[in-house]
Amino acid sequence: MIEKTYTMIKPDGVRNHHIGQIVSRFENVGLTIERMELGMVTPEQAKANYAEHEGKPFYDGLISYITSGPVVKMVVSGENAVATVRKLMGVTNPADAAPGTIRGDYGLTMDENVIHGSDSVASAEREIGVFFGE
Ligand code: IDP
Ligand code: MG
Repeated sequence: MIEKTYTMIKPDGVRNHHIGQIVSRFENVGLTIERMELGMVTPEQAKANYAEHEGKPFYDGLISYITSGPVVKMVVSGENAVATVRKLMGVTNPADAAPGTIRGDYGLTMDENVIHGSDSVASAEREIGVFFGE
C-alpha cells in the first residue's frame, strides 16, 4: 500500500554531515521525498512527538537532545513507507543496529541514534501534523 511516513535526521546526524547519505538511502530504494525542511524542533513539538515516553528516565535527556540543534524533517512516501524506513533505520540502539542500517552505520550509542521514523501509519499522520502542521 502506498503510504506516507514522517522521518527526521536528528541533531547528531546533521552535525556529523550525514544528511546526503541518509536521503540517498531513501531514494535508492525508490521512496519519494515529499517534503523536507532543515530547522529546529521546538520544545512543544518535542513533547508532542515523544508523549509516550514522558516519565521515563531518559525523557528529559531525549527532549534536550532533539532540541539541541537543527534537524531535517521529512515526509517520505511509497509502498510500505513506514516499515521500509524503519528497516533502513535499524533498531533503536545503534550498538545493536546491524551494519548497513542508518543507525548501525552512523551511530554509536543510544543517546544519539541519528534518526527518527514513525512506527505506524497513525503515528505518521499525527507526526506530520506536529511538524508540518497538516
Ligand atoms: P524508536 O526511535 O526506535 O521508535 P523508541 O523506543 O520509540 O525508539 O524511543 C524513542 C527515542 O527515545 C529513541 O529513538 C531514542 O532517541 C530515545 N531513547 C529510547 N530509549 C532510550 C534509552 O534507554 N536511553 C536514551 N534514549 C533513549
Ligand atoms: Mg518509537
